[in-house]
Amino acid sequence: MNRQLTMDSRVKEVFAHPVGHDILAKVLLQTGMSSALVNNPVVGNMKLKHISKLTGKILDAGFWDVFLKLLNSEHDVPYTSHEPETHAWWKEAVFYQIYPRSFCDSDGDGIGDLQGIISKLDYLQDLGVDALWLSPVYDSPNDDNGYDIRDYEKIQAEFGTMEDFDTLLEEVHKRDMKLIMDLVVNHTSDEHRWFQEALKDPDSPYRDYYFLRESRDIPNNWTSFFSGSAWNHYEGDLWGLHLFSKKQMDLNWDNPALREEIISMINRWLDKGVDGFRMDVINYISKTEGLPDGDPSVGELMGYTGIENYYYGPHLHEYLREIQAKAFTPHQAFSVGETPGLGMRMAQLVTGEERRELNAVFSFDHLETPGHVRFEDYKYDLNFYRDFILEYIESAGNNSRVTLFWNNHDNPRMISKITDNTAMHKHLSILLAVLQMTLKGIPFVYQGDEMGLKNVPFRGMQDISDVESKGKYEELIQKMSEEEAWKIILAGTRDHARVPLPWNRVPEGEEYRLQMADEDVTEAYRTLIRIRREHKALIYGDMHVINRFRDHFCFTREDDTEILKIETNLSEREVTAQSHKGYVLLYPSVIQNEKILAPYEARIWYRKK
Ligand code: TEU
Repeated sequence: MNRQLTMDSRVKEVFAHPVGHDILAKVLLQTGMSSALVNNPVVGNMKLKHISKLTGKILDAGFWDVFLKLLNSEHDVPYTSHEPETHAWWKEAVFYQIYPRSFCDSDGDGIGDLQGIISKLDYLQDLGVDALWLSPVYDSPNDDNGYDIRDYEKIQAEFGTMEDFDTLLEEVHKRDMKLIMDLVVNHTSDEHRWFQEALKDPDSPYRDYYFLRESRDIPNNWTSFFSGSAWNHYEGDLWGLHLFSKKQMDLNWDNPALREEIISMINRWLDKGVDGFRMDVINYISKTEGLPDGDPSVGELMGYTGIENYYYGPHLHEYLREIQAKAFTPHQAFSVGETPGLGMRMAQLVTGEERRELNAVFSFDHLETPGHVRFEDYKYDLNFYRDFILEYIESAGNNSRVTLFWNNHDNPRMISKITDNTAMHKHLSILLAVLQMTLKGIPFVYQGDEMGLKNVPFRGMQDISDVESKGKYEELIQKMSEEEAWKIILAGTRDHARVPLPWNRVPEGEEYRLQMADEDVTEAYRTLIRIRREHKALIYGDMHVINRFRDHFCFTREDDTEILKIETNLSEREVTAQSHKGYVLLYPSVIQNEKILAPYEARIWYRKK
């Protein structure tokens, strides 16, 4: 139980608090400062009131008020267990994320579909993946490519029919694979029946399914993730909250009737045999009562005004436990939450097995290096990833498990962020696969990773379809040239991960969107996934760091029967290889010289106990 923290509390006390740790770590990450600063004894012993004098304008009094309010709202301490780990299929599985729109188009309309996915199940089984995560396939007007759901229980017509879905699920299970779907319940499309009813009739019970406010003035200063205000203004001075696009209306999870509706819908999908869900921005579902204004300095720092009022809301744990108890646990289904903004200590408070909230989360703090953002053309340093993921794995202990992913449908391709030297991309892709399959966690391969796909040479905004990028571009050209704005969009647009995979045809003139698959990378993924399956030490074994020199990372995974030693070069220069007496070489990514690790080379050594 944490005592109330105040401006007289010391930095070390605050950093020991899960919310304090994660917020300070985020502030350091955003501002490009090392978290070692907080571990400095002089800094650690300083009182917040003195620190606040040093941070002046960046973190003003408003920030510290918000900061302490959030900390003092969380009285639980995360528990990191080192007891023997429980076993579960989802801890052993390699997941593969499918973005249906661009995965495989079976009928030549230029849009991926369910029959296309079915046609690639043998390919996926041969790759060795165990479970598929399907991005939304529900009926949607596609304002946010399906993350704006109009009917949770109808299949998007351009993807196929419910019969196609039933066939897909049956064929996945026939191959001893699992299928999890995307659960987008922080918001619905404004074309959803509930929202249409709510707009039409002020006395409709659906009006309280959303955040609809009758007021002369805009209800608060919150901004949307997709630029502009987070409020739509309807006739009759009615305002509707949307954290994302203007057509994605936030659901009011404080309404028990809404929660029951959503939980019943989840249960109907689980009753069909779906094996679990990835839960879209699930940490946003509880908002601060009264929807108060966001603090301007927090908004400035985080890029989104109002975020402190919903990214870790007052009833989040309660609602997650309700969904878990009424839907996931009775079906023994897997739940992985997408939780933007939650750091590793807060993640422990939603994924620790004893918490009965979620099995795992996607946290995004590893996707940009300190002081950088997605919409920025910079070079990602894998040494940062190594240090970040080691701390995260340590924090998760044996009662939680981190997710290991380089890419998803919301980010540019990681190999392009690390280097634009395309001659290095093959070995770099394989290095990322080695780390993903040997670190302690749950691997999520994003479609195309196994082909070594990189960013797309988009020619201009005419090639961009993502609602987020379009909104950002309009915002940017208010303050800079079109050329400068385009450079920023090109660096960070989600469209890089959403072009058709190479086995599709593309319309004439759009050949720039097609990339060549690298068969060597695919073979490497196939081999590494097999090695992970054959060596349980890579799943449940303990992890020990041998060394973490600059650019050189070596660690072991060990259980009662075997030790695997993974040695990697995180850079484009050569590094001296270690000797591994008593081990046999299980996997070389590229052997040129036994004593030297080539750029981005990875080796897996093996010793039976
Ligand atoms: O993403 C939420 C999320 O964290 C990212 O979209 C990020 O907020 C956004 O790119 C702005 O930086 C989930 C889905 O993965 C995404 O595709 C949806 O657009 C979004 O929620 C709304 O449903």
